Amino acid sequence: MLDPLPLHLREQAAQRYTRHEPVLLDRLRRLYGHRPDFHAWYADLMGAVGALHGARSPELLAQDSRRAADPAWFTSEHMLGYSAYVQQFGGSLRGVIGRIAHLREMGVTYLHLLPFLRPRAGDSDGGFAVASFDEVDPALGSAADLLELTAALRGAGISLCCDLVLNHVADDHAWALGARDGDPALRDYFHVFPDRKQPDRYEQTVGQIFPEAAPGNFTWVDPMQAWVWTTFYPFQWDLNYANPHVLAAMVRSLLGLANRGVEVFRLDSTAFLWKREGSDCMNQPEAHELLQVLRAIVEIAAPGVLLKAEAIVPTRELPAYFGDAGGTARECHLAYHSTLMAAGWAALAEQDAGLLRAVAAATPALPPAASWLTYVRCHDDIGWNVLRAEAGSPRRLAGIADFYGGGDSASFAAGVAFQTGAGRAVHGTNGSAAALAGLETARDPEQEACALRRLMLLHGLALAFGGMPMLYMGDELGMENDHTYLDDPGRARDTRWVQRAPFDQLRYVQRHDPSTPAGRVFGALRALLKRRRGLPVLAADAPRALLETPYPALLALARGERFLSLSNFSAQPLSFRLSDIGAGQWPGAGDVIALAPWDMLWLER
Ligand code: OTU
Repeated sequence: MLDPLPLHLREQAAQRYTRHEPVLLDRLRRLYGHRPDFHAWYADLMGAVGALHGARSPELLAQDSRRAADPAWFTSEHMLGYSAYVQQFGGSLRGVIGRIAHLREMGVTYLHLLPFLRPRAGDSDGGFAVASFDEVDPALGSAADLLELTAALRGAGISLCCDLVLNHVADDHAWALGARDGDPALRDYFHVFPDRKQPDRYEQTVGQIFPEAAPGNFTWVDPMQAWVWTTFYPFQWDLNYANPHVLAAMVRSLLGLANRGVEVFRLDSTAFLWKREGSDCMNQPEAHELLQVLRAIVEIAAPGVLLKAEAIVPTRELPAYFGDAGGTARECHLAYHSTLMAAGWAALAEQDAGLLRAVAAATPALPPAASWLTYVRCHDDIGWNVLRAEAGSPRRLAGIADFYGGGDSASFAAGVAFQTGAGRAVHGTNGSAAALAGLETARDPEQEACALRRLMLLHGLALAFGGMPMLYMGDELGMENDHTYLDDPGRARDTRWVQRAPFDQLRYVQRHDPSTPAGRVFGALRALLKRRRGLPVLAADAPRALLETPYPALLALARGERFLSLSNFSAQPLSFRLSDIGAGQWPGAGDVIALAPWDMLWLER
């Protein structure tokens, strides 16, 4: 299978194949073994994997070897992620090259660029409706520009992460067009129903992601005279992974992009890959088997590449995205800790770290060479429902959603509700980190100082919790909400655009000027980032413990024996004795600690 390679590399890959084949073949047999064409299909797939491995550049092969020898490379305290839309950050892929200096100034080692492959014509859900996985969006650049960008980033020590939207394609992707034209093989790439019988049964147990903007999970496609499964927008057609050709096509696209220098794949909407009647069609065992297959293939053909799970699901469902509990079948290297993110904001709203404590308690230690992705904000809403188990009652979450989304006049937050619907159901909240933390509404220096401390409290949590922290573009400069999306009919119904503003060049220029809000945010964050880099105990895999504290608003997070973070999630000053929380002695700190409202203190020894 690996003929085009020099002998030593062929041997390395052959050894990796021997190691990973048992899981690979077992999972594929479970998924597709009943099909008469299974063996021919498998041979074909492995032929393609071998050829794509053979086409990897010498530089990428060398990187693969280095990382295979040091598989925990991405768990270091030096790792820092940054996420941005190409258009908003640099205007184009080449424009992003011009922003590398900014990334380096913060110590970024990992850049997630939101979808830059050819999107659907017209509205494309910010590129999450992909028309071709093998072409770059012509509005953002060319295939050659992508190669240039990945080379420039690699040279700067930054890994490029791109979205691989596994769950669906755009309704103008060649597969959807073919299915629409009546090609039976392509029709089988999708979940297609001639009438409402099955869709109605599924709707009884399946939830809704965009209940306002895109109600229901099925869309009538007239030329097909059928209902097509569309979990997200009607123009995003869910793929049918019971068809092995869908998986094989995705494997080819993944390895093809990896050969162009993409080092990390953000596997979008992983929870939704398999449908099962009577269930919520999320987190199904087969979805995990599919991820185990992808992992085994990456281990064989491109072991320098990482997989990141985007599964916005309850805490108890998250660990499975790293692999099975026995550790025999690995899945993703990284997974968004979305409940930790939501619980941090909840703690600010409630002035009580209870939900955070519950999430932390439900977060197990990870297998070796795995890491959470910790973050304050991203391009999506903060979805409150993932906290249902920890919160106990929907009313509690409704209170938090109101606090951020405008229903609470006493709130400092300037957020916008997301998909709450007429029944005022709890869903999500949008807004830039600065707007949600109250920087936008601050009317005097004291209020602004409080907002800045709230921001640093959340950044501090992402930096100290144990994981790879990721910044969302603009948060480093305290960028505010952008309401111009309301003028665009394609975007007006989707309030997530409020946090997707173009990079603010003026704030960037002001970043070292402490007399400006941008300068104050950037200065405080940069100091925190620098401190983290000097603390090996903040690597993703170092042990974590929460200490009991006398105040509900006080979070005491220990990492190993040598680091303690104390966070005051309330508007009240707090004072307490380190000896009372069993924290022992710390150089430079007396026994009595006083924290200003919303303040955080990092102790080291
Ligand atoms: C993901 O999102 C992307 O991050 C969104 O930007 C896309 O719109 C979506 O997929 C479709 O491609 O549920 O786990 O609640 O958190 O849509 C996948 C809004 C998802 C997002 C949700 C999310």
